[in-house]
Amino acid sequence: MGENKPANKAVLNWVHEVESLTKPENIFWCDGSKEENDYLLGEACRQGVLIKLNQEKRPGCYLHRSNPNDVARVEQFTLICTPTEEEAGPTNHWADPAETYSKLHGMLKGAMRGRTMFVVPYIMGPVESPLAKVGYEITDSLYVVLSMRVMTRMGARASEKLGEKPDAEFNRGVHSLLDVNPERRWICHFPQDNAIISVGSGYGGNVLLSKKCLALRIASYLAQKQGWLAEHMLILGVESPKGEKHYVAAAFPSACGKTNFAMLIPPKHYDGWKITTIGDDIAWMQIGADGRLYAVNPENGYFGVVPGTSYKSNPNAMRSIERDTIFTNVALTDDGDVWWEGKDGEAPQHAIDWRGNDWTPASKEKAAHPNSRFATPMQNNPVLDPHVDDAAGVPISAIIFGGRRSDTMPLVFRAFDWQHGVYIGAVMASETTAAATGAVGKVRRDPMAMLPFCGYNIGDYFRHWLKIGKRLTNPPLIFHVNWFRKDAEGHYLWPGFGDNMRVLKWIIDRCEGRSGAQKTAVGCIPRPEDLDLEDLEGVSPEQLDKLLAVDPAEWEKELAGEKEFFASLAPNVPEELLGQMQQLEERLRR
Ligand code: SAT
Ligand code: MN
Repeated sequence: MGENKPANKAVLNWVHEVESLTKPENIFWCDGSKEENDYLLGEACRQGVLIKLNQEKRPGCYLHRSNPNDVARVEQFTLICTPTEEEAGPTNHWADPAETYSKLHGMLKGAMRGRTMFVVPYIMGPVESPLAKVGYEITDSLYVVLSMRVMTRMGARASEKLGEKPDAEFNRGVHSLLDVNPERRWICHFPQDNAIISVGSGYGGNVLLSKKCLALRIASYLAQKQGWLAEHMLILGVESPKGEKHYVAAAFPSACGKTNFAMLIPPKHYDGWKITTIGDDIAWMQIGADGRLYAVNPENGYFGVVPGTSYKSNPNAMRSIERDTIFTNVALTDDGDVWWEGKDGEAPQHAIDWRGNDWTPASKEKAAHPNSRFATPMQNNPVLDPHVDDAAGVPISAIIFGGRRSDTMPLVFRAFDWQHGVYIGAVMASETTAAATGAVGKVRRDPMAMLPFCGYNIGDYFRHWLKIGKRLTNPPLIFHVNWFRKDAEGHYLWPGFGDNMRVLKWIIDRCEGRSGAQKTAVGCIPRPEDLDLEDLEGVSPEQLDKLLAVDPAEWEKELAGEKEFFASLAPNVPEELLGQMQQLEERLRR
């Protein structure tokens, strides 16, 4: 066990270099087998990295508690190290590559003394997809190794795919926990070298280097060079009772319900309608021979937010996490199960909270951290789409942008065309969540939900989107949604979850040229009669009017916010988008 050395000399040389620097006690070469996983799970429990849950209640499930100082992504310590600051652009934290390598190498010197260094080979994307990428993550964390097996196509097949050619492309990822000190926590990307170094953290998005680091930050850089898109989007399939099938990709910021939307169960009267999941977080998309956009999910699992997940809000996620799941920072019940705020049923009378302290319903602290997570293999999803492993990907009919907005943004609207859609994505905003450290609930611009994940200059990213649009002879329609609009008393106007199907149906019908809408200054908005409202509970006609309204005062403020955002990116914003802004202003003033 632990002897699965790849044949590729470039990989061997690089691992040897990292070994010479970090001085581990031994090297464990992972093969991804079940035997290896069983052995490592046992080791993780023995070392206190994981707690084995009640195997009758939750077979194959484990609990991990991260350091309380280390529970979310850290944007201020996430660096893009390109030769010039201009390449990283105004929305990234930039650092000089040579200086950063030197600083990190200093921290990594002897960092794995007395520890095991794991070498984790993995593939992102369906194995035969032309977009598939091979990566290796070197890590001294068992939690990372075990999570990577869930989240990626991990193991010997990655080394087989890479082959022996010395110039074969692979991502070099190095991760060390060091002493999990927030002052020595850095997540560094070197796009030109296809390399990532992450130190000082043990939290998912900072350390599962396949995910935000490779599949978004590095991949977005590669995608721009190579003419495709790497996006922070879920991908779902919608099939009508007549067997008509569409795929939709949707970009929402972290912790805004991507996983819930991707696994949605339609309301009762949608007999015969089926939603299936391709992915819940990341989409890699390329242009097909027919001029349509085709998407694959590079991942193999879901790293979803736990609190609020229930058989009511997301039954398919609940079924997925019944087995073979690694939970992070949820509460442990006295019978060895897990609990979190928003789970079905009563709160337990006693539990151990995410920090490892006693908890009762009278406690002031939350039992589960608001950003507690599950890592579960996509194969557990009862509504996994049958085409999830297709090398060519699935054709995308619609792209949806959206965020958490208490006001201004209607429930749904459609962009007039691709360029207008790119503008809507570029200026989209959302209230911040617990997925990253810092203030929660503050509205910030988050273009295409990629603000923390675009690995290069955001202006060039917008330009890239515009260019892709010119090459698409059969482009997806672009929409904006907002499930989070509130009334004056602060109550949500829209029930969300399964009822989002009503909006999705309107979107699909637009793609088929069937559903009605009204043209407004901001885009095409359904009138109440254009939406399927059968059996919709708890939304009065007045509430519906508010949900669909374009309020002139709110949009004046919105436009000012969009202008301010573009001004902060000057002079990088493409002319076309400045033109779109001007047209919006004219339409609003008319
Ligand atoms: O922590 S992750 O980046 O993996 C999840 C998220 O914030 O979207
Ligand atoms: Mn995400």
